[in-house]
Amino acid sequence: MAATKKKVCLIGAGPCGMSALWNFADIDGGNKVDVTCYEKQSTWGGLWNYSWRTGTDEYGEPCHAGMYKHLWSNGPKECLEFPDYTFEKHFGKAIPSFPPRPVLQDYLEGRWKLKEGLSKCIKFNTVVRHVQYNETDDTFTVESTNLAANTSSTEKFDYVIVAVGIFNTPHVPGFPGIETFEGRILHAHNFRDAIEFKGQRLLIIGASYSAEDLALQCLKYGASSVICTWRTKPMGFKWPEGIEERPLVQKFTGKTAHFKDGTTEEIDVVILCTGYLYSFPFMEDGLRLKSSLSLFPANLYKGSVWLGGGNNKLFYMGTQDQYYTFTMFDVQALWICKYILGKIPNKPHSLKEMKESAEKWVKERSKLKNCHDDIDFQTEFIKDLSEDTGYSPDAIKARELFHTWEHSKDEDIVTYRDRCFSSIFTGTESPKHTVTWLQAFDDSISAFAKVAEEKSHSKKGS
Ligand code: NA7
Repeated sequence: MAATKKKVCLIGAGPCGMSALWNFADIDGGNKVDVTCYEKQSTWGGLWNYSWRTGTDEYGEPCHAGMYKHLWSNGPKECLEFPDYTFEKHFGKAIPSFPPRPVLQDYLEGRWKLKEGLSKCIKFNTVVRHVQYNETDDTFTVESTNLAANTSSTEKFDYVIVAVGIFNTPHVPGFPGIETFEGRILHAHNFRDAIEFKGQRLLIIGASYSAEDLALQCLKYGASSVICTWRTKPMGFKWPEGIEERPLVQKFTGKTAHFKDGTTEEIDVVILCTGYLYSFPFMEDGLRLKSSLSLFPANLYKGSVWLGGGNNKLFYMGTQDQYYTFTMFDVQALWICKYILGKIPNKPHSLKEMKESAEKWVKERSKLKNCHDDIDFQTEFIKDLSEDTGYSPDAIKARELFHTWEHSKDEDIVTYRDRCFSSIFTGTESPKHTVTWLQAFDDSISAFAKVAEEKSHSKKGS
């Protein structure tokens, strides 16, 4: 008699969820599990889907993705390339190292489309409302709503994998006088098109990746000036003319921002680049991961198995702050799939051992001092999961690329995207774009791929 298939609920069909589907399909021909994937959006891709909408969507649900037009990768694509599906394979040629959003989205979709029927188990336009663990029969009850049909349903599962991402719920702190500020105020999550800030004087609050990228992008598209204001420490890059950093804004009066160093400035727009809150409102209290942004949130064995309840059958994916992205999700997905199928060797025998392991990682994380330590730490995390699963050991060779990338940003924050890296897997050095990032205003796949085409023709001819 055939063994009953394990019933798995997967929440989210972004890069994390799709990696889970990909790996489940790979192991044992996908015959051992019965996966249902719930996806709130109408298509796969998670935050890589661009939408003009902000606030709430057509169903009144909070807009999930904070994707903006003109986003280009801020890290080399060679650091996120899948070992089994290179960019060269997807595009049929080498392309530059820092692609715009549509190129990355196309690459992801290219891999997903390779496996026929990968999307068959995805219930699109369906939002999970509640997940609860039942001790009596060691199952989870999952309540969901099909937004398009306006119908609700309840199903039982043996396992739950939460893969909804960590950059969907904006953190919006207040500042004295901001309620009377005589200009526009928005969070980075609602930023869509830099062109709307042409000629404007911007104040960006925050000193991390969103602040850095929106400052540069708004200047590129014609903002008249940008002040970035920091709380703990400035980003410290050699900024081009038009961008500067100042200590934290203390208050607003009219259109004037008052800074901690006593200076003041008139501004038109405030963009809060103040990060995101971890948000899993659909999880019952004991199952809900609560953390601030972290390279290793607490209570997760191998960064994945929830240790606070659910009998080690609840998993969180992609809740680590990210240097590695697609490959980290992929190895984590492989690890979770293998764990569910009982294929992880040397599994700890007790919850105590799992907790000790998780605590060790959290302790190591607390010692990290800078981005280079962070990169090494995340590399070790991926190495650990790779050793357990047999995932390509080459993926962590991205470590060196990450270090080089960080140095190149320090050298020149405006031109770091014009650099070329070599693929870890094919060895091919990426071609140079014919224009610099600062001069590139066409983000389409055709423009980006054409550039690579022209380049390879001229190479042949020379
Ligand atoms: P991050 O990386 O979480 O950064 C948030 C920034 O906002 C950080 O510099 C914080 O300063 C700052 N912040 C937060 N609250 C405040 C208040 N109240 N006042 C002033 N400044 C504040 O978010 P991002 O959106 O930049 O990046 C998200 C992810 O995208 C990132 O992790 C990468 O994986 C890519 P702090 O340093 O804490 O003083």
